[in-house]
Amino acid sequence: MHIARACTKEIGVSDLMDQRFAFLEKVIRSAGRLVKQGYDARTANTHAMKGPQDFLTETDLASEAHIRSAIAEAFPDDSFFGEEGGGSVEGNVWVVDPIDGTANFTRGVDHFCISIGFVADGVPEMGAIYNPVTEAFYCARRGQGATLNGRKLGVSNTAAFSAASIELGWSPRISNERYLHALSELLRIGSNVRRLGSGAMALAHVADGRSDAYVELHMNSWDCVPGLLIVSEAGGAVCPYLALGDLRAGGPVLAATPALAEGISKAVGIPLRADLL
Ligand code: LIP
Repeated sequence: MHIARACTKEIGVSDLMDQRFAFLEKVIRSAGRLVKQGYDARTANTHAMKGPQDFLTETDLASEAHIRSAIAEAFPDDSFFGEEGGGSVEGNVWVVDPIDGTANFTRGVDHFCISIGFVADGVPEMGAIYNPVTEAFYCARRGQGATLNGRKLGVSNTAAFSAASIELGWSPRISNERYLHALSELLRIGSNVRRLGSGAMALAHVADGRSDAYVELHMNSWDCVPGLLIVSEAGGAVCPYLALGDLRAGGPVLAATPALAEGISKAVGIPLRADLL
């Protein structure tokens, strides 16, 4: 599938983007088959720990290797940056989480997904999130809207914190003190606060209205770049992630239904516009 190199002379940049978008669905679904097989075949204690609360399975590695080699074959000039193997963030880069929510995966909780985005010179162009157990396939392309299994997505219209459900992500990368402060602020403004253990799925749930917002004080780019584009294309307000942080180092994440975004931003201290930095 040597799409890019064979065709670069004959096709323009937007055709190449179309090729990448079609490829994105194919590769995430094929990785999904592999991840589902790994999930069905898993046994207790077959994971390793990369650090505190940071799980790794053979399936994470196999899924990333599969996606990496498919991209290298189809678009050999594109860069690759993955959770397990790292890579380059220069130029046109695919950002890949082979399983987001690995802790859920290891315990038989089917709330996990594969998350893949494509960023062209700093601009997120497309993203997809796929849960191979529920077969929920979310995708978006910049300026063209977002879909869940082909159905157009829109964020919730919740306008009052007294009716809001906000998911707050956690990782040991941030001190418990800062996390607890954000939690207490979200409770203070009146919202219900959840945590389900997959940041990428959490963003997908903002895009489809199951949650009203997602907040995490630090996320890696492979977990959130695809989801932030999906939320934005579904009509949500998102923080300027790549201005607050960068692809390699990550940064804070806020994605919300528009009526609540400003209040959440003030409560947790994550700006919604780069000029407010
Ligand atoms: C983790 C997410 C978790 C989020 C963390 C981390 P992993 O990813 O699932 O919900 O809060 O920032 O990124 O390790 O499962 O790919």
